[in-house]
Amino acid sequence: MRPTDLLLVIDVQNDFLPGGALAVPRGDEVVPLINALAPRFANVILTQDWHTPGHVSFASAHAGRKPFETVELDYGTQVLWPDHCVMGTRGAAFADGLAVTHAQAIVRKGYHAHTDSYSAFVEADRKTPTGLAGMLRERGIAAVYCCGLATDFCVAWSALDARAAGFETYVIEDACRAIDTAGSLAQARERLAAAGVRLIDSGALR
Ligand code: VGL
Ligand code: ZN
Repeated sequence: MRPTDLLLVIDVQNDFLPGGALAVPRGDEVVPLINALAPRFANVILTQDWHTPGHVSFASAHAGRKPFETVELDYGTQVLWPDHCVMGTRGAAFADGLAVTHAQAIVRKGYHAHTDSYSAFVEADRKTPTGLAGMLRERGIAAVYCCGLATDFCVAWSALDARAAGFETYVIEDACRAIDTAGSLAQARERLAAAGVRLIDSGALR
């Protein structure tokens, strides 16, 4: 890989693995693949979904609502989730098997009680930046390779925002797994392709 390439490892956390609070089907399968990919990148950053207790994205915070329903919030439609990735909990910790010790930064997101953040770059209000784009620009990063969980939410939104911020952007699809609720995976793949994000398999990196 080039010295200006970054591997962005998205939300490989216990709550998104089988047995977790918001388990992504076969989410555990990405771990060995990411472990194998990461050493090939000089630049690696991890993201960590990191919610307040009672976060606005939790169905439990909305009387009478259930996970996977949607609600209208001031910033738009929000999918409601089971309580997950509460800051400081075991569920929010990185997967035990994830071995990416040379990662250089951890971007936490979703820590504002009233705003979700699927994207590693901009919160769900579509206004509040996390600061990641600035960090990458200062470091001279040109291309962002996204992997992790979940393809149709945090990976897709992060990739779309990486592209919008001007980075050449890839989603390594076999190093991702999807939640796929209400057609979300097909919709995400369409939006990614339309935005000029390249969908690739890890084999193409060889
Ligand atoms: C995610 C739903 C809620 C993700 C995070 O990492 O894709 N999905 N929070
Ligand atoms: Zn979340």
